[in-house]
Amino acid sequence: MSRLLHCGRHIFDLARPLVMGVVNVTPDSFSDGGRFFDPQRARERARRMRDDGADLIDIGGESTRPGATPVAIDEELARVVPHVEALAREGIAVSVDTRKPAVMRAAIAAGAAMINDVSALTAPGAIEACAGSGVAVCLMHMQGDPVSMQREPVYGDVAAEVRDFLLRRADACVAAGIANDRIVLDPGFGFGKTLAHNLTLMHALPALVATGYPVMVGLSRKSSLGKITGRLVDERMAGSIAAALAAVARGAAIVRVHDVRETVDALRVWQAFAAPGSFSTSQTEQ
Ligand code: 7PJ
Repeated sequence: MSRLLHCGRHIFDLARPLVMGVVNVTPDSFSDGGRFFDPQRARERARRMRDDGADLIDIGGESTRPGATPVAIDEELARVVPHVEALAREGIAVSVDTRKPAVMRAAIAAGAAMINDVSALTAPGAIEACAGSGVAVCLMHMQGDPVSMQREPVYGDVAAEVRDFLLRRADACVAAGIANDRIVLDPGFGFGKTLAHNLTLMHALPALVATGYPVMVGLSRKSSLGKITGRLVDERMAGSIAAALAAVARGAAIVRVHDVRETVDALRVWQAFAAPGSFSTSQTEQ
């Protein structure tokens, strides 16, 4: 029997990897910097991602790139909530990337299916904002905060520290009444991690998967891929797809990506060949 992930009124079967499409509604995101700040364009992009096979759409109103400026609550609410309302009404499973309990509450009221928090619901009141609603929560590990996190991050054993932290956060969520089948863990690639840390975390991903919680991986367009390939941020699609496949091969349940159509194609082909019985040839043989 395969596992299920409950996200509000959406239920996902985790037998196949899920794809989360990223839509930043910020003027200063590093990867799609300002391009979808215009409300109409952001919504069109979300719908296109849905049509291209995204299972979830992640909306973020505060950039968490290294050194990004913090956003006031009212500004973040104004950026995010109208999109959540509009897209949820169309039946799209909307995830909201936020660290603020006030934004979480408003997003949940507007129909969000998941709260994706790069600080793992550590803000006072964040767990309470999510418990008692039906949303899923993605708990991500970060060392430090977005302003300072890339200044010489240090770990004893990065994989063990990330795993222990995430399990403690999951325990806190469960204690507050958030069901196990609504919790996702994310090692937080690039959040207070060097390339060496990120490589170690990918190698150790099966140990995180072994916790039993679905694991999300976000490497799309990140600087580690730039360091490996020598490519600028808008030239990292092939690297991003390779990273998504590497993550799924190690048991990741969800990949968070900017290039949905290409990632969905890659995952379908990879899965058809990796597990030949999983793909029916009867309709499509030519
Ligand atoms: C991540 C995220 C990630 C989760 C960002 C970017 C930077 N949320 N939000 N995991 N990254 N769960 O989009 O590259 O890796 S913001």
